Amino acid sequence: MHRRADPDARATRPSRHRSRLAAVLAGLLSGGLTLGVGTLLASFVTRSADPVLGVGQEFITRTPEWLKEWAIRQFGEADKAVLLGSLYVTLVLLFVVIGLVALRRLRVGLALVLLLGLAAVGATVNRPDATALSWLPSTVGTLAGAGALLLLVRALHARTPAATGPLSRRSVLFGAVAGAAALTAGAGTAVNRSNSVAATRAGIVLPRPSSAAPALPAGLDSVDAITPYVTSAKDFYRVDTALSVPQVDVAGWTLRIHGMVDREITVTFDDLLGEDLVERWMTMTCVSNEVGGNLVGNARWLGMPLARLLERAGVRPEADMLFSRSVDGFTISTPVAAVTDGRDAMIAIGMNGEPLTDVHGFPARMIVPGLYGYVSACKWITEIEVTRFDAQTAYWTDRGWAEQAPIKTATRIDVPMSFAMIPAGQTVPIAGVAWAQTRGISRVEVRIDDGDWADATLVPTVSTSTWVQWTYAWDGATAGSHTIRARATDATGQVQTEDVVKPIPDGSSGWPSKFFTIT
Ligand SMILES: Nc1nc2c(c(=O)[nH]1)N[C@H]1C(S)=C(S)[C@@H](COP(=O)(O)O)O[C@H]1N2
Ligand SMILES: [Mo]
Repeated sequence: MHRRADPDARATRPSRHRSRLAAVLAGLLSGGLTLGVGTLLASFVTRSADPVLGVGQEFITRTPEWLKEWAIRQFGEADKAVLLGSLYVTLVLLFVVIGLVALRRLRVGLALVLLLGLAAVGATVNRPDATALSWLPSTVGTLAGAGALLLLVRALHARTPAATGPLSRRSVLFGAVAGAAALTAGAGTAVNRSNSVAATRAGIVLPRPSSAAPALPAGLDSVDAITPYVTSAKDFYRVDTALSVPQVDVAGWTLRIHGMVDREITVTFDDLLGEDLVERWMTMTCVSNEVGGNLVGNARWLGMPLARLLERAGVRPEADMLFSRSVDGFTISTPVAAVTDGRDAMIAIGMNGEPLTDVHGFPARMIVPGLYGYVSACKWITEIEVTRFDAQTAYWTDRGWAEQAPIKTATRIDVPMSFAMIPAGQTVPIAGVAWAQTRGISRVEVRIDDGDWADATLVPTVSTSTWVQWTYAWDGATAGSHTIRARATDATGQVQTEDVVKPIPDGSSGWPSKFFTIT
């Protein structure tokens, strides 16, 4: 090219610039249409058939453990929003490039769109909850996007007559694709919203339990800023692998118990409502909880005793594992013994007097006190296969976490806050919670700096499967910086270990500490 020699070079530059901008727009619009059509069709097929959700969900499944840990540490419960955000940013960049490439070499641009589409189809059909039609949304979306790119880029190359009225064929075409993208995306979002469980959930009346939870004792929540004894559903920690919260149609929902049983049984939600239900206070903990972390919560759970369900199915003596599966394909393995030894394991349908919220497993989930959530608390549960540990492995076990994971004795200091500045000359309240589900807590001790361990006061709790609140009043605090530590002892007499270990593979340990200053 001899641009310099071209006398028209200066004159054509702005229009070349304009057509590049138009090509970027063409790329973005074709991307928008791909996703819009994909979302709309997926709203009728299944949520995981959405190209973006499918790819994101596949990404979560395949992410190496170190990256996942890092993301959770960096972004906490916002990790999913961050993943989706990064996916969208990546897609925008890709479609900008696709538009620019297509302007020069249309075929290469189209090939790139098809390649992306192929990846999306691959991801969506690979989801464990894929249906026979999961390939459809990404396929049709991609074809629509490729078609749009073809039309738009051709229109860019077409020589338009000098005067074509206020609206050129080109702008009509761009407008039409933009409209179609917006319309399909909007319609898809609307259908997804109408699939939400909110309305059904609001109409559910939970039965009274035939065995009620004990009333709460006096003296709870008496220290300012201590963790409330009861965690509301809204404040309850959330840990799961679901990029979009499953919206389970309760009318079509069943829980099937099969495998090494005398007779396979299937229960509907109405069946559960008609059973003798029990209500129990139970504290749940995530294995990923760091020392001092907040992945722990206490709620009143209403449900059917799991032991009774298993009795009906008749668990064969050689079975030692319950392999639970959720609607989204996630799996959990639980020892049979932990469910049949008399503890309050249940299929829960209620939390704090209300149906489960969608994030916490609506319409039903498993709760087994004493086991970390990933080996017990299957949300959106649809299936329990009675099997053996030597025959099956669950999602997190396949990713390096322990097969057996009883909850370790732990305590957390809530008060004072880290780096608090406390005026001298007053009693310093120290308080927190401690848990050792199914064993119970018999003692919590506090140590100030290098002093002796001193007993904290335990506030009465309702069961060995719940946490306890503890308080300690430090009189005569001296000015300066201080570190306090705490340790719990469970009711079997085991003192919480000082050994600091990370959550992987079977839960963190170590004494929590707080650093603060008396001024
Ligand atoms: N279907 C499904 N159930 C699941 C999980 C999940 O990812 N998917 N995560 C488990 C883990 S690791 C924990 S700690 C608990 C958390 O339950 P919550 O979100 O109601 O607090 O759910 C368990 N049940
Ligand atoms: Mo967890």
